[in-house]
Parts: sequence; C-alpha cells; structure tokens
Amino acid sequence: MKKIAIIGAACGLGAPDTACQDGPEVLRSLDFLSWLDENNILLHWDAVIHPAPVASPLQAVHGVCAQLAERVAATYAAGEFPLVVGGDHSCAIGTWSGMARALHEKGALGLLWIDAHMDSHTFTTTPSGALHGMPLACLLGYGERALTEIALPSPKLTPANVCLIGTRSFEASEAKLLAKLGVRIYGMEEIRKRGFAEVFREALEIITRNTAGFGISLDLDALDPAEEPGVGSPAPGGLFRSEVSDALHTLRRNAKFQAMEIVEYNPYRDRNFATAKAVSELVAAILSV
Ligand SMILES: [Mn+2]
Repeated sequence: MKKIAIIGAACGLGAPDTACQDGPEVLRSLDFLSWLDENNILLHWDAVIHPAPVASPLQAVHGVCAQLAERVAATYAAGEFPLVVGGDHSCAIGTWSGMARALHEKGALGLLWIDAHMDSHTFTTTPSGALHGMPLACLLGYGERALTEIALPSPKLTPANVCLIGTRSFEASEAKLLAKLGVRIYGMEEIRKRGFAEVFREALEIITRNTAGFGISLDLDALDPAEEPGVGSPAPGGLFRSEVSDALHTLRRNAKFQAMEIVEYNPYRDRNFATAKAVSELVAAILSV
C-alpha cells in the first residue's frame, strides 16, 4: 500500500487572481482528506509551503518551486508517495523538477497533464504574463532560466513522454510550441468521440513506454465547472468527475505511478464544497485498496 505525504504549495502569485493560494490551507483545515485515513489509506500532511514576501511573482514562484522540488524529492527518497496540493499551477515546475531529479538515475519521467489549458506559454508568447500559464513549457525546457533550471539541468521532460488530456482553451502560440515538439494532446472533441477510458489508456501507454515512472498533474479546471465551480480559471465543456475517477481507479496497483499533483482549487468560487469533495474523491480513486 502506498504511504502518502501531502505537500501543500500555497502559490497564488502565478495567476492574475491570487485566490488559489488559500486552497491548501482550506483543504487542510477542513480536514477534507482525513476520511481517507479513516479508510486505511496511510497519509499525513507533510508541510504547506508559502512564498516569501518578495518583489515579483517570478521570485515568489521560483522560491516556492525550489523548496517544493526539494521536498518532493526527499519525500520520494524516503519511500513515500508525494501528493502535492496547490495553489495555482505554477507549482508544477517544482513538483516535477523534484520528481525528475528523484528518478533520473533510474530513467526518464513520464507525465500526464490533465487540464483545460495547455500551460505552455513563455514570456514572449503570453497574453496575460501569468506564470500559471507557463509550467509545462518550463518543464519542457522553454522559458525563464530561473524556472527551467530548478533541481536539475533543463529540460525535465522529453516531449515524447508527455500527454495532455482535457484541453479546450488555449492560444495558437502555445499550441504551435507543443505541435513543434510533437506532444500528444487529447482535446475534448477526441475524448467525447472515443470515450475518456480509451483515451486515458492510450495516453498511459505513451507516457510509460520509455520512462522509469510517471506522475499526474491534475488541474481541477479540467473538470466541468457546472459540477466543480471552485477553480482558478473555469472553462465550460469539461470532464465529469465520475469518468476521471473511474480512469484513475485503474492506477491503484500500477507500480510505475510515482507522484500526483492536484492544483487550482479556489475555495472562494466553490459551492457547498463540491470541488473540495472532488479532490478527496479523486485521491481516493487512486489510493484506496
Ligand atoms: Mn493548468
């Protein structure tokens, strides 16, 4: 059975609205994950990492991600399963830089990016300047040096070992970068045509083919905001919680599944804690016995 260490990443300065920075503390204080413990899933809150009071969003994101990478790598080295809870999605730079370093003697890291967006901008293409729109580009080696070089020399990910699922809101410039790199993207149209289960299975095959282990970065905005409104950047026409949770269920005994991240929980937009409940349900899907 996996023993899980939850690491909160309270970053909000990567987004125009900083509300997601309160996500981890809300989930921790309301004990949303404690019922997993009661169901014999071994977990504990390891830490919540907060940004230092610094001058710019870039410095804040760099600070959180550098600490997060250390924490994730140490957790993994200690034999625990790192579960990072965001925070805006800029924390992905820290989570997966840490995992890439933890795994790099064994081999490459595979990553499934479940998200309504591509998060593959750089400072030269971004319309908003927001860093939570850039983490995947950074991990692939494109972007600000301070962010691409955390924990290991860049790049942390090889394009052939990455898949995006749930994509439906993006700019042409980031789509162009991913197309140039040959990253496989499963948009909503393909998912509705083929079914989530089939697409998920195929993506898993791609990201495990040439890797030592893989992780999942789950942006809650991949889910449909009609069901889960408590996210940073809602985008209509998304995934249903049940189809995602059914697919995640298939990973429970997958030995190559090494880490998970759930991000962009905005407690102020949530209604009746629907999105907070989604977080615990999705975690349970992966980890229950
Ligand atoms: Mn995202």
